[in-house]
Amino acid sequence: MKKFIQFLIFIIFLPKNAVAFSEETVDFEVSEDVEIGKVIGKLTRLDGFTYRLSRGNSKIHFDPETLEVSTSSKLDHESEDLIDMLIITNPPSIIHLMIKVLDVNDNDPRFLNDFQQISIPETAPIGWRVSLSGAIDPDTNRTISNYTLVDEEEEEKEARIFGLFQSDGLIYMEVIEKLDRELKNEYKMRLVAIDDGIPSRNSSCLLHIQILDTNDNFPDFGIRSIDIKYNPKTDGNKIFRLNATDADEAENGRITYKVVENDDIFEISQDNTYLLVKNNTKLEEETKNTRDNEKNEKKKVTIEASDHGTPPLVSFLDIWIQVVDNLEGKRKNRNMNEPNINIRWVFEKTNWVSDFFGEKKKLKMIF
Ligand SMILES: [Ca+2]
Ligand SMILES: [Ca+2]
Ligand SMILES: [Ca+2]
Ligand SMILES: [Ca+2]
Repeated sequence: MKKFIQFLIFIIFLPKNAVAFSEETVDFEVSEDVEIGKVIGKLTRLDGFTYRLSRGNSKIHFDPETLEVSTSSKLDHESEDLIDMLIITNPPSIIHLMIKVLDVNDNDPRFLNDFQQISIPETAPIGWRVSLSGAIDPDTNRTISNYTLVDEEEEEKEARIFGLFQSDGLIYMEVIEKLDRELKNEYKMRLVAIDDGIPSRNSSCLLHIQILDTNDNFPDFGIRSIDIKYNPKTDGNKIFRLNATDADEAENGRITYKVVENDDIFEISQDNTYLLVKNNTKLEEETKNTRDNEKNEKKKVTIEASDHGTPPLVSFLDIWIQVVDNLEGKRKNRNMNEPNINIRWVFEKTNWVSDFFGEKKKLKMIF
């Protein structure tokens, strides 16, 4: 009631030539990339009025003399898309100055991390997919329109082994060529995100792709069969250095040897390196036909090489041993580290085997 009476008194005593109080809103629009100092609008002066800024903004300058509104620092739609200022006049009126800051494509797409670690088993079939972390675009009205994958190591060429698959806003890396860890165990790719601005902007993140080993290689002796002359008097109990290889990694490539047959005569050394004779007497008895060493029978021992994969893979080597113990034998075998290789079983034109002392010897194919 008291307020109502005050209002009536104000109406009754209002001077005849007084200008009525007004409150209005003036709207301006400006692009966020406008240069500093640019005039973005101007108020219309009413005769006899003066203007002053009541509530300002650090990015906008209002000139009370010219009534021009200009930028005083860089604008950013993403942090402030509407600037609200208040101007008061005398005679009293209120002007709300609303400055809309318009978006432009001034931000690159952004990945959460610059780097993504990915692991793929080497036996992954073509079509195998791994989800990737995509990018977002900080610009309000922009989105990621496309992704590409480039090979970081091959001068940014388009990736050949891997492709991209996009569905429902998610992005996947897809295996498009067969992998082989033994040929290449890691790849470095770059995932490029491109926004839909005109012109577009892009950014990228590094993909470190590790190919995980599976046990897909057998232990390899390089040969299937070998003939060896063995002189118990000069060779001790060492017959042959075992040196199979396995291209797989860690346990998948760790080899253990076993004597498959005649293990009452032969054994593998404790360090898993040599084929040893553990019963020379029996070996000599079982091979002896005459005292002519050249006619002594050969004794076959089969060695199994097994890796430690799950399941393990095994390979076999047949070693044919001829015992020699006379001077002729010694002369013939004085170079015991040149085993007599049975090349009938060698499939490749050249192959590597280890001699008695572990030195690599290149075998030649004889047709
Ligand atoms: Ca953008
Ligand atoms: Ca923007
Ligand atoms: Ca293996
Ligand atoms: Ca492998």
